[in-house]
Amino acid sequence: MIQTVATTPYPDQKPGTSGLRKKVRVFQQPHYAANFVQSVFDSLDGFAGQTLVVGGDGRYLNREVIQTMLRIAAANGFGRVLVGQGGILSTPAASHVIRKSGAFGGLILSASHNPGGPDEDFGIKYNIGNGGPAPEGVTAAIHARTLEISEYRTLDTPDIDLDQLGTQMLGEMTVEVIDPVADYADLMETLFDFDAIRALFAGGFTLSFDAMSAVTGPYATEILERRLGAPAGTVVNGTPLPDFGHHHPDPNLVHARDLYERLMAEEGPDFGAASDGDGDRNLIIGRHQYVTPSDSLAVLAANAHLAPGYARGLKGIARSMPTSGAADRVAQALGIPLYETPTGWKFFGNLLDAGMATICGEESAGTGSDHVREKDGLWAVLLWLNILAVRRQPVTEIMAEHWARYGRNYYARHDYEGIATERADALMAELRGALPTLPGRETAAGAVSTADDFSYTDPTDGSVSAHQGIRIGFADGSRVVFRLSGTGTQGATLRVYLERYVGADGELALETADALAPLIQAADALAGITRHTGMDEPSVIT
Ligand code: VG1
Ligand code: CO
Repeated sequence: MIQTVATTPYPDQKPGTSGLRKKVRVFQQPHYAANFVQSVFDSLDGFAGQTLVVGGDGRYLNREVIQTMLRIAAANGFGRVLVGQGGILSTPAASHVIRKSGAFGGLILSASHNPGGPDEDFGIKYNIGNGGPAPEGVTAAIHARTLEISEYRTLDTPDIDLDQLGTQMLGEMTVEVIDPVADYADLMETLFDFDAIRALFAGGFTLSFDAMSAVTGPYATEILERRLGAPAGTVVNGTPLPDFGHHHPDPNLVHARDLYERLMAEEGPDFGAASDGDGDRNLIIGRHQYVTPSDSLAVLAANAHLAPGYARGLKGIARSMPTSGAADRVAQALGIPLYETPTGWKFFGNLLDAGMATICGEESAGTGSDHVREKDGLWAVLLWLNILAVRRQPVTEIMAEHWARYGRNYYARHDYEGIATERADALMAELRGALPTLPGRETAAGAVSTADDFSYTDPTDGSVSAHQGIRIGFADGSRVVFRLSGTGTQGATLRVYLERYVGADGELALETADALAPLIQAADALAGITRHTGMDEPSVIT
């Protein structure tokens, strides 16, 4: 019954910031997905008879690759697979199911915020038993295995019915098709004061949640409209579509423009939010008030105690290095540690497991806590709602009070997309080479005070991750960070992160673009962005 299929390696299966991400057409090459899945299993030990969790964001190819995964899992000796109905599991829900079921690990099918469809992107990532993305040691082993693979094991069986809840057999392995939403929604009820949020909605508070035709639709509809009583229509674009209805499911001011405009309108809703393809990101916009993800992390950390799940306070806060220092000031005020990690959620897992941090966040619209081991879009929206339900203030006021207390970190990220890889590499190499000469250099933003290439030593296991981004600091505490994206599927993307801190007694109501103008100029002067890329301005500003 078990078949061994001969195959040859693909040289391009190196997992990036979160898993293997490629064009659908690349995944459609013969044995491509099978090679990767077998390489994952070949890199793991001790899963015979154990449980695997499988689900994805519903994008094009989701169902087909799930069938492949199920057969390979059965042929490799997993005892049971839990798969979301219709092949659906948001990334945070998958993390929760892995933890709750005591699974050995999970395979999540998603390319997150990248577009979906036959000409767009697909991805696979492996999560370990703590529910979080595989750490670098594991992804390195998987990559090494993909370069050597010569065969994979599978079954010759008909497809499993992914729409039928309940148990089916695949060879000797049990496949359980589960409700993708219920467990996750129950978990949210344990963390937040649903009565208070229900009362907020009952009092006429209005929310617009844009699921961007991606995976959070069913989760948001169940939680916001059914369990919390928000009016029908609160969730827009709520049905997951294989091509996300041609949306680019990246919740930022460019791709969630409609939402932004609704919130800036005279008679707009009180609160707006959006999530990404796989449901782990969040965009927060109050009426007439955009909240940067870095500020959102800081506000959530400062107010988390207002939600029952965090009433006992936070153990620590962790943020990725390019995320602004706004959360650092909150940690300082709370007297708790602040950890600065490389980009990507995998670095938070150890801190959360060790009980060193409770809340984590990234500038790319990812926030989460120790309730799962992934960032969690709806979780962030619910924590905001819980805070609003208690404080009963508009978002504008909450932000103004926050800045008046902690000062304000003006922040923006400039992405230069689709650069030829050699050009992007040359820019980074030149900048790296110049690091020792930069301190003291005069720029439009003042003199450079520090310049380094971020290296992280994990405080729990001592593992070192080097070359995680170039940081350039200025005398007034401003900062520019340069790194290349690890999630793109075409050419290279340069990310330039700009941050300027203004103290509580300074100018707190500047336009971000004005506040950052000198830094933008300095960034180009230091890195030669236009010279290397030929681009006069970024493709996306968030
Ligand atoms: C981007 C973000 C990073 C995030 C990653 C995965 O990575 O910058 O903060 O963790 O995407 O997010 P990069 O390497 O392109 O900068 V998602 O929503 O894929 O899970
Ligand atoms: Co995502």
